[in-house]
This record gives sequence, C-alpha cells and structure tokens, in this order.
Amino acid sequence: MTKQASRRAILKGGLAAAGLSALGIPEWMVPALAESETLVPFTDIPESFPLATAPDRRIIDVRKIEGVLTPADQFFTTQHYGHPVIDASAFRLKVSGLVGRPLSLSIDDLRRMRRVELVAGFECSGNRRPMQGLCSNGRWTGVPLHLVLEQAGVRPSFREAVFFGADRGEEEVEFRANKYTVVQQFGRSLPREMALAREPLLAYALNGAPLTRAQGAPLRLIVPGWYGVANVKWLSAIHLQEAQYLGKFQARWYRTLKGELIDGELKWVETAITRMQPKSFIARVTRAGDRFTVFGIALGDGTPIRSVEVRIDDGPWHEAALDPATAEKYSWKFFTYVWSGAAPGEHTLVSRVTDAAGRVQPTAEELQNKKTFLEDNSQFPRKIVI
Ligand SMILES: Nc1nc2c(c(=O)[nH]1)N[C@H]1C(S)=C(S)[C@@H](COP(=O)(O)O)O[C@H]1N2
Ligand SMILES: [Mo]
Repeated sequence: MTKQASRRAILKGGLAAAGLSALGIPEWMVPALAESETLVPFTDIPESFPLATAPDRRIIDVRKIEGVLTPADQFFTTQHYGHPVIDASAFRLKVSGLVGRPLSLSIDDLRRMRRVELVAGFECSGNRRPMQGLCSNGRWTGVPLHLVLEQAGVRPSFREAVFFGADRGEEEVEFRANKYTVVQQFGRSLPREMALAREPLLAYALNGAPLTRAQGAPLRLIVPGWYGVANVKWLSAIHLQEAQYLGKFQARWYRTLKGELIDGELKWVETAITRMQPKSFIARVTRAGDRFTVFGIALGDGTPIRSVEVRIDDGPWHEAALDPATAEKYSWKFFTYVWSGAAPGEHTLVSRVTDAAGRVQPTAEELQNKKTFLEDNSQFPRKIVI
C-alpha cells in the first residue's frame, strides 16, 4: 500500500486522532480531518468560494487538501487558449533548429526511452490570496528533457530552447505606433543550461495515469522549481536557437516590474518569471477540544527549507513541524503547528518560510516595490474567530 493509499484507508476507517497515535502514526501525517476535529472557518474565505470560474479553469480548495499528491481530476488548471484536442496516436514531438538531427518522436518512442518519476508541486505565478488555490502537487512520469536533446545532438551555438504548445490564438502585437494581428502558439523558452540540466522532464503521466487533457495530454514539459507557466502543456515542438525568444508569454505577459535598491539607488527592473519565490500560507485550522492545529503549505524552487514559522496575533514566531511525507526536493511541503490555550475572540494567523539560502518570505510591506501582481509570495495573515 502506498503512503497515499494508507492515509485514505485510515481516513475511510474514520479513526480519530487518538487512534492514529496508537498506531504509531503522528496525526499530523494525515492532513485530512480526523473524526474528532472540526474545521475553524477563515473569515477571509467565504464558505462557497468559486473553484471554477470558467470551464477550463479550476483552483483547489486549500482547506480540503487530503493528501500529498493532488488527484488529477482536482489538480488546478489554467491556460490562455483553452484545451486543444490532440490525437495521441498521430502525435509527434518535433525537435528542430540548432540540432545535428531533427527528430519526430511518437509517445511510444518517448516511452521507450529512460523513464523517470519525480514529485513536483508548482503554483501559477498569479497565485494569490485569499484562496491561494492555483497550486497542486503531482508525481510526474516522463523522459528527461536532456536525453531527447542529446539524441538530437545540440549544436554549440544553441543558447535557448523554445517549447511550443499545440494551442494557438490570435494576438495583437503592438510595435511603436503599429498593431499587427497574428496567430501564434503558446511558447516559452529555457536557457541552454536549464534545458540540459538533470531535472526538466517531458512528462506523459501524472500520478501513474496518462495525462488528462487539462493537464496537457499527451505530453508536457515539467520544470521542477519553476512557476507553472514554464510547464508547457500539449507540447508539440522544441526549437533550439541562438536568439532570445521574445514571444508574448515569455517577454510580455510573464514579467515582474519591481524597484530594487542598487548601490543605494532605487532602480526599476523588469524580470522574467522563472524560479518560484519561497512562499508559505496557512491552508486550514482545525480544532479538537482546546487544541488547534494550524496546517499549511510551503512552495519554492527546491532549495531546502530552514524553517516554517507561525505567528498568532502579535506573539512570537513558533517553529512549525514539516511533514516528512513531503520531503522530496520539489514536492510542496506540509507544515503543522499545534496551538493550545487559544482565547475566545478574533485572531490573526500568519506563516513565513525561510530557506537554506537565507531567503525569508517577505511581508506585504516589504514587497511594496513590486508593482505587477505576479510572484506575490508575501506573508498572508488570515483571520479566524474562536
Ligand atoms: N500550452 C500551454 N501550456 C501552458 C499554459 C498555456 O496557456 N498553454 N499555461 C501555463 C500556465 S500560466 C500555468 S500556471 C500552467 C498550469 O498548469 P496546469 O493546468 O497543469 O495546472 O500551465 C502552463 N502551461
Ligand atoms: Mo500561470
């Protein structure tokens, strides 16, 4: 029985928290509600928060996370041009550009190559309060991207790999006083070093089953540790080039404008959306008698976590426990803090993550110089009433 399955079985069995510790299972290993627990509502999320604002868009209800892996039919999903339909048997991945040998690979060709599995969680760079539901965690199966590129034989002049989805749309491209209407594919690029790194994966399965249409069937790129936009779905072509790729979803829609102090002077910089900034948020508070369990999620670029801390009202920061079931490098991380002796009334709860590189999750005030809304990893105070 997998960890996931055993949790399910335990939950289905309806064992109370006390029963779990009798079995030698720390209760915080089981994120779903134990029978003796009740959910303490957040006053900043309505009970009926809309999870699907369009037929092709879905967010997760963070209050109801049940396991380390998000089931495929609950995985958050978003994209710009809807879901294309691809005939998997006729599908070919094209590899072109600065290669010795252009490739045209079927899904079976890819399945015959080395198969790796990797747990990776990610969030959309637009993920934000109050729900923070544009994030999920999955076990991906696929072939390492570098193996496919090596099979094609990369030329020394190759600097960027551009990944095109089969989805396309009509776009107006503005240039100075002119506007041009063109049809383009969704495209994103990775620099050479990243495209040839160990981790990026051409994934054909999620949680052991072939990708669903929403998740990019039959093939998608997974770049562990990067924001969701890097994970090109319905991947149909990889083009290696020397020039920088400046397509809409690379150069214009996925940018951050922020003020940075450089040599004591405030300078405005525009940066691309790449690796996830360290973030944590409180996903759920449960109550069992006088004992409150604060449960949350941390996401990041794979840098180990030094600590996640929780603060109640204006009190001190308390170190939260990290769930070892989420210890895999690129998995999202679960944290739990047990709070006893809560007084009746309204309380504000907040978490912050610090990674091993010393980066501390900033407060909203500290992020004030970030003007655009993407990459909001600010500390998120939540309110509950006891
Ligand atoms: N082909 C294609 N891939 C895409 C997108 C898209 O519009 N087209 N959107 C990206 C964005 S912005 C995000 S956040 C993730 C979402 O992946 P998911 O739907 O599997 O959660 O897909 C990325 N991959
Ligand atoms: Mo996104």
